[in-house]
Amino acid sequence: MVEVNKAKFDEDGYTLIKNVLTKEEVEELRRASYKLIEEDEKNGTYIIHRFAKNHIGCLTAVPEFRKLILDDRVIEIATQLLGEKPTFFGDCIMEIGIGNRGFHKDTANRNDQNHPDWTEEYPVIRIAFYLEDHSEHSGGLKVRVGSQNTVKTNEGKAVILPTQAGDAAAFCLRTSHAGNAVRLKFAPNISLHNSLEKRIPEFLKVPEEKERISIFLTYGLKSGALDRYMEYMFNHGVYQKRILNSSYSDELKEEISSKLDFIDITKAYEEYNTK
Ligand SMILES: O=C(O)CCC(=O)C(=O)O
Repeated sequence: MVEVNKAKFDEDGYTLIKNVLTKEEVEELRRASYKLIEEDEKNGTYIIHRFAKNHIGCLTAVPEFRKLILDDRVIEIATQLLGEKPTFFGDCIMEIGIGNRGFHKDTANRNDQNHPDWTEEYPVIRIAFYLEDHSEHSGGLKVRVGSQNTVKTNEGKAVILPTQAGDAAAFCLRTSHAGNAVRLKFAPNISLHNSLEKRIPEFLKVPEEKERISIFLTYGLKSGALDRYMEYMFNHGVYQKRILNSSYSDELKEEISSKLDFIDITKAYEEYNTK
């Protein structure tokens, strides 16, 4: 049974859950990630995201990732944070390498405080797994504490989450967050501005422990927020590619639906385009 502090999550906009996966499970996912990207290189099913390779297509097609998405511990975290059986709608990402930096939101609307994304409940969360240490190394996730209620991305104390391989970091899509944190050798816990992070010379940085592999799984509750987020996906070039490179056999749909509420995003996208 995983311990999740929902009250703290609601207050801070994020939470770190320790030791969700075992060492062996982390290693299995690392191997599966390299294998998947190797196949992607042959098939062209990836995008380059700054210096990272980012798989295009729903990860449920790959057994090791399907196992993670449908894992009881992961579903338990999502259920506790959302308060009900989570909906999975195919938004899941695996990336190898250093991606973008800079605080941002993941919501459909990111700048209008009066928009329903900011005035209504927002039951859509991401659960992130970093398959290496970031408690003492660069490359991890930064969040701004309590930033889930403002469109501003410069409000709230910036902290670098001390994730270790096997931990899960969960955040509301409204929470300001940034990837690829740079830890300074002489002040490893100070969060630097993104423009500065890019200019820090290598000798001043704490290096990464090993090549960064990150996995982001999105779960939500059926809501206006989720509808708007899916509409945002339908109109976003990269998400369009992801959707078009996803497919759900009847067997897969059944397997996902045995654990989660499921929206087949490929169908929803088709319907959206024929409206
Ligand atoms: O790359 C990361 O660590 C953060 C990912 C991110 O910014 C996102 O999921 O929107």
